[in-house]
Amino acid sequence: MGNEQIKKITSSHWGAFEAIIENGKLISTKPFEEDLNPNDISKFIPNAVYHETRVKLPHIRKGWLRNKETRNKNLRGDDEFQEVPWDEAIEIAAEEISRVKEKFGNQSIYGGSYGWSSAGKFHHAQTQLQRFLNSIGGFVGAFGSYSTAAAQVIIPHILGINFLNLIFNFQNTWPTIEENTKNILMFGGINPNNSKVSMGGSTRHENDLWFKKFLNKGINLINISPQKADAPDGANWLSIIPGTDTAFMLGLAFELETNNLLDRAFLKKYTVGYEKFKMYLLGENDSKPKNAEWAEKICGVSADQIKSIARKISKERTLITVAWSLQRAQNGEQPYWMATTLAAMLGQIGLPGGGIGFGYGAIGGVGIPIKNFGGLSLPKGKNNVSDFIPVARIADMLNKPNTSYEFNGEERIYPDIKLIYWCGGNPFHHHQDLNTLHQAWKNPDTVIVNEPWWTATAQRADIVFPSTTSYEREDIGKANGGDNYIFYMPKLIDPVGKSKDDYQIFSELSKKLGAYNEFTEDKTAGEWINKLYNEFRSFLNSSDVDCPSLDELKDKNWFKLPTVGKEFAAKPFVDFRKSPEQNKLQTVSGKIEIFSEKIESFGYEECPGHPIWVEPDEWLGSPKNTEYPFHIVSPQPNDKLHSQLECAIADVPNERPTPVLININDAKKLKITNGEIIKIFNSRGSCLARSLLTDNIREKVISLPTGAWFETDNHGLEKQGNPNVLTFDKGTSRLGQGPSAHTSLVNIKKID
Ligand SMILES: Nc1nc2c(c(=O)[nH]1)N[C@H]1C(S)=C(S)[C@@H](COP(=O)(O)OP(=O)(O)OC[C@H]3O[C@@H](n4cnc5c(=O)[nH]c(N)nc54)[C@H](O)[C@@H]3O)O[C@H]1N2
Ligand SMILES: Nc1nc2c(c(=O)[nH]1)N[C@H]1C(S)=C(S)[C@@H](COP(=O)(O)OP(=O)(O)OC[C@H]3O[C@@H](n4cnc5c(=O)[nH]c(N)nc54)[C@H](O)[C@@H]3O)O[C@H]1N2
Ligand SMILES: [Mo]
Repeated sequence: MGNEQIKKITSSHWGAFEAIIENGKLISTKPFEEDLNPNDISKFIPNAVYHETRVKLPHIRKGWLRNKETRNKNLRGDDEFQEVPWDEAIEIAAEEISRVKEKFGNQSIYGGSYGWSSAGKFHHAQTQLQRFLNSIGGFVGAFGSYSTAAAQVIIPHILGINFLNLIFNFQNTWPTIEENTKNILMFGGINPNNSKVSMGGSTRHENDLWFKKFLNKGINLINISPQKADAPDGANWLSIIPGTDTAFMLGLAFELETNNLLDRAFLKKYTVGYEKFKMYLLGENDSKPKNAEWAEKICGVSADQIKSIARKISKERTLITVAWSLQRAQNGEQPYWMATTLAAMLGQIGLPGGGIGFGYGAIGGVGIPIKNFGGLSLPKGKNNVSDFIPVARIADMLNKPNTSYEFNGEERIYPDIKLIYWCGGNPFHHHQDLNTLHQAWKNPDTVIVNEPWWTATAQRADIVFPSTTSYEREDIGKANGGDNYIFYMPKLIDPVGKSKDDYQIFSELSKKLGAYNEFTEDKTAGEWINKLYNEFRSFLNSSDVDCPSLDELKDKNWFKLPTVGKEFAAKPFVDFRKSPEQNKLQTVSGKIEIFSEKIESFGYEECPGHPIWVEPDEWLGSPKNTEYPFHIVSPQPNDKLHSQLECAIADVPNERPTPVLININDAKKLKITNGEIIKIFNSRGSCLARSLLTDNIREKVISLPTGAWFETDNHGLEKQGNPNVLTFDKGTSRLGQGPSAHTSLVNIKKID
């Protein structure tokens, strides 16, 4: 055989790329020609795909196999595995699923299976799993995402709109902002690194260009964040104490109110409950006026700065933006509610370039003026189990079956889970307080995981099925929003080891469980892809949008939908502004709810009827601060997506343990120099990290990105630098029950 080289375009969550294949082997990648600002995450793919940490055959945990009665559950995560041929492994897994189903019912199977898996619509791992579980009677699912759980609950109450629909379809777009906005007040910044990725793909990466335009136009960018790099260069950085943005916003609101710098007519016509909120703001009931001096003591930004920002934003078109990170913290509902209240006080909601927006830097696509076409998804079927948990309450669920908890006005009972099936996510990457999860994870009888790699989650399974990666099968790629490229994702290489597509694994399991027809509808993967694509194409054609046939698409592997929807996108708010009676918001009152009777009726003191400042359990002003003097923020990793491709990155010298940003002055006091391996710890756990000194982070705050594979030594010390051994695992509040990762205090020390 000669030296055969093939080049093919394909897609990933972090963007499209050209894959170079030699003699059937993926050897390198190159940026996609239409990408304006390509990142180099894909360069790790070849090493990751053939890495020794690939799962190559089905594996079953020895202790689980040996003792059918107890399943040696306590050994889960510390046991050895045995390779098992495919037929046998499928047989054993099907038998176990069947046993659990018959003995305990489908309500004892957890299939929430949170996680990003890979780009590619048909092979979307979680959809595959959930369709399979539905075909055999259903499963306990999960509500919300680790990204935006608290926002998904609070936003419908106060703005009457689904949060994900809001961010992609109904916020001010970059062109509208460029044209109209004078100030962008960015809580948590608009992070240039985070917009590298988007679920399903992010093709052009144009945010940097927009910010250049904004700076050229002289738009005033204010970054309120513990880290300078949370916003593009050129923004003014106001360093804030993490977890205290609501206090800062209240300080602004107080200034607006007491200097009559607010739009009272707007409040009257378009909102409810301002008067009740105002009593709190002015301190009429608690004798604590929430003025700039009050705010300064909490948030660490000077009262003078707060006052001067209040003046500035009241006089000019201002867009208030809030990063998702602010709601990934205890009481994370409050900054979202308070920022909305502040925007209402400015009276610019529904005006071009004004009002409020969420997550502009969180992922690629937000702000891009592209109409979102749905479609191309494999139907999940019907789930006959109605029970679910808020996604981040998994450790509580496993630890406290049959006990009650509150969520968004409901009293609910945690299900008693006997079998967990995970496909396309890494809970031992994404969940908080991993040492607690590690113990809780031992409670179910059985854990089954489909995974291409031996992640910490695969290592904590009883049955591991090796999945192919998206490079080992064909698919269609399309982003969830803000992107107008469609990709044919060709099969680049043969499956590594004896791995199989998730679809094939579930087809085989469904056959054993008597649900083959229901799951497969008698179609191969290729037939499904044809069907989904042709349906999508007919839908586009019926909307007068040209779309190539699948065969035509396969010629160059991508095409571009026309850019539809260039108009100012905040439509529901524009219409509402025109006529609040005719175009009511879908809230209880039909207006923006600064006071919510409904939320008030839930009786949660941490989340009453209007936004308030609530002290988190852990922050730099709390009593725990004496023992744990540093606040750790654990943002997304800049050089990759979550824990994906980690095996290849960890092989790069000096990459692990993960670098942690420490303020230079703090480091000096502790005699920590640049590049030193240090220990970070609190009562929940400890990990190693590599010091990276900077003055771009607020003193007493450290930043350790997520994404290292969780790996502990015999003493429980995590060695790779995974912040989730340290993070706080409590719901944001009883309202949202979202993850509170950013609410965590730690100490750090030099090690010998
Ligand atoms: N401390 C802290 N923790 C956080 C956050 C934080 O800000 N701070 N952020 C949270 C957020 S917002 C998120 S979204 C989560 C992300 O958490 P996850 O989405 O769970 O993280 P990933 O690493 O993307 O996990 C995807 C897994 O799917 C596997 N996979 C890829 N393709 C396939 C496939 O085709 N089939 C199968 N079966 N598997 C596949 C990958 O190998 C990987 O192990 O993390 C959360 N955790
Ligand atoms: N390169 C890359 N990009 C990604 C991802 C990835 O893995 N890699 N993951 C994607 C996913 S799934 C999501 S959900 C988004 C998440 O997007 P975000 O939630 O916006 O991002 P984070 O990285 O968690 O946090 C951004 C910054 O918020 C700041 N911050 C933390 N707490 C506070 C606070 O209390 N107040 C203020 N003002 N600032 C605070 C921190 O300094 C942190 O750097 O990112 C997406 N983008
Ligand atoms: Mo996320």
